[in-house]
Amino acid sequence: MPAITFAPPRAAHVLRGAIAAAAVPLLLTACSSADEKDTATSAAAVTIADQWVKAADSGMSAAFGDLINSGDTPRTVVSATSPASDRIELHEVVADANGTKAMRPKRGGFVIPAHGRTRLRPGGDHIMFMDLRGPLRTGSETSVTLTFEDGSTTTFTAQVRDFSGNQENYVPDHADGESHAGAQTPAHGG
Ligand SMILES: [Cu+2]
Repeated sequence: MPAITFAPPRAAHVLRGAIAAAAVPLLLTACSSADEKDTATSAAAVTIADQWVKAADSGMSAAFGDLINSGDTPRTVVSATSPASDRIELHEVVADANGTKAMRPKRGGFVIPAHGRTRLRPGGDHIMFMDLRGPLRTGSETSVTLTFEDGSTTTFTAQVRDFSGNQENYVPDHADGESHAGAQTPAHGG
């Protein structure tokens, strides 16, 4: 277990980091990790990689990618917004008693372990666009803003890609079944 240490003013951290970077890379690693634990927001500790959004003409879509936590403490994405959709939910995919996979809001959001990554993939956790404002066309881009448990936010740009697999059903028990009926038919007609 790391000892509780006194946290000097930020300027001292920066200076210490610069010296370590010039001299001993290994020291920098240890130093910046300790700093992060004390001072960094979740938005500063977490980056996203390989992000993309599923192309769709209307209705629902989803964003995927890898959330990477470079810090010493777990971080949690609690909500998301995008100009592409009026409503966005953080979803997981679970199998029901019959083994049928369905998606539903993930309670507590997406947790990213310390020095770990959380993968958002078709068939797994994803950022669900519940109601597109307009078509998301292949090759275009849209932005997504994530809000973390500490209130910090980070915005990333994701490219829209064609993807026709994993049309999960929506769990009717967890939401208004009527408005999500479209999830049960493939969004891509051809
Ligand atoms: Cu979903």
